[in-house]
Amino acid sequence: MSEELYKQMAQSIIDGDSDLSAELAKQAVEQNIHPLEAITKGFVVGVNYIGDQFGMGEAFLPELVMAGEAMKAAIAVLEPELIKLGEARETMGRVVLATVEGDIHEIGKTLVGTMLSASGFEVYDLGVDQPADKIISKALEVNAELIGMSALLTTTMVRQREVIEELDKEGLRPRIKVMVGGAPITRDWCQKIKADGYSEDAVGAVKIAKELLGKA
Ligand code: B1M
Repeated sequence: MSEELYKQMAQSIIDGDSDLSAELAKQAVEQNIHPLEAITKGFVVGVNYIGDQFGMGEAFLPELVMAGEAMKAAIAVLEPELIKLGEARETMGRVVLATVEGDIHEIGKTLVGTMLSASGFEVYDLGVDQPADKIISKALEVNAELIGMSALLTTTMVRQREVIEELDKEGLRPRIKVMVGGAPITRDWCQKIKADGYSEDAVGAVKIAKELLGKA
């Protein structure tokens, strides 16, 4: 039953049909399907497919844009459900989250933010295309214990290193920890740029954030 729904979800993203993706997300809620399962087993399958097609030159920018919009429409329905499911009530810590400068991919970063909020973190999501100075000044303003940076492009992942170098230069580490993620980010990259933690998905990001802040 849910397998069929997952297939329709993936297809709605491939077709860039935001009305349908939102409708299918509502059906998942009505059927008590865990919102994260709907995202990972349904919608993400579609967006990955379009991404691969785009990478191979079989799909083009408008399709990528429409797939992104359809993803956002589905996640907008599921986000409040994820928050509702959050069990933690203790404040876990303050996190400043951003997609790095030059990069406008927001879906994964927003999902990480939602999961962190649902798990009791106080999340300051700066959005996309955020330069190092904005990220650092926000972290100082809100007295954040953790900065989370997302990068989806091989050309922008280097920006994560810039923020870390700037934090080091200003003597702000280890007071402020750094977690990195995004499709091209690997454990090797995390070690190379001396980030404190890395996760390949949103659930893992919560685990790493808790570990880094001593709340695991
Ligand atoms: Co873009 N794009 N895109 N795109 N896009 C990719 C990333 C690409 C891999 C597609 C491809 O070619 N196969 C490719 C990058 C290639 C590379 O760098 N090697 C690419 C390209 C080339 C581009 C443009 C340059 C295209 C162009 O203009 N010619 C352009 C760049 C614009 C820019 O940023 N300056 C561009 C634009 C776009 C859209 C705007 C159309 C759209 C984004 C819409 C939006 O966000 N509002 C888009 C999309 C949708 C994609 C793909 C298809 C899907 C990304 C996504 O949302 N995934 C993507 C292909 C792919 O990744 N399969 C692609 C779903 C999301 C839930 O996963 O973001 O990976 P993800 O997040 C995961 C994990 O990575 C992790 O947890 C999340 C949840 O599990 N995670 C973290 C993420 N951040 C984390 C942070 C953490 C921890 C974990 O700690 C802080």
